[in-house]
Amino acid sequence: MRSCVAVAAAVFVVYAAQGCATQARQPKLNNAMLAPETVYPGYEGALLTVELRDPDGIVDRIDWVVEGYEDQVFTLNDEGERGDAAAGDGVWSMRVDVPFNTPKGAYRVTLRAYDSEGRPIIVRGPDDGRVPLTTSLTAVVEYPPEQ
Ligand SMILES: [Ca+2]
Repeated sequence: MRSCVAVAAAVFVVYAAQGCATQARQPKLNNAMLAPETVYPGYEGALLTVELRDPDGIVDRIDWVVEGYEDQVFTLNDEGERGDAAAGDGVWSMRVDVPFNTPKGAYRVTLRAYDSEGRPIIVRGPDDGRVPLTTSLTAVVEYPPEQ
C-alpha cells in the first residue's frame, strides 16, 4: 500500500488523497444487465447483475433505482444471497420481481456505488471531470404473449 501511495503521490497528487484511486485502479462498474432483458408485469426472479472491478476495495455498497421511482432504492450484494451466484467474485446481483401493476415501457435503471461511510464513489469521468461511479441499463417491460 505504501508504494502505491508513493507512486500515486508522484503522478496523481489529487487521487492519492482519495485512497490511491489512480485512474488505472479506480473502481469500475461493467456489464450491468437484467436477465432476461424483457420482463412482464408480475415476472418473478429476473436477475440484475453488474461486475465490479475494484482493486483497492473502495466500494462497499451498490444501490440501484429506476428512473422516475427514485424513492425506492434497492441494494445489490456480492455475498451469494438473493440471487447472487457466488460470494466475493466481484459480480453483484439481486433477484428482481416486477410488480403486477408495472406499466409496459422501457425503464432506465441506474446503479451507483458507495464507500463504507455511505459516500458516493467519485471517479475521473469524461474530460477529466469528477463524477459519481454509476452505470445504467434499460429494462423493457412488455405484456406477456397471449396464451
Ligand atoms: Ca457475486
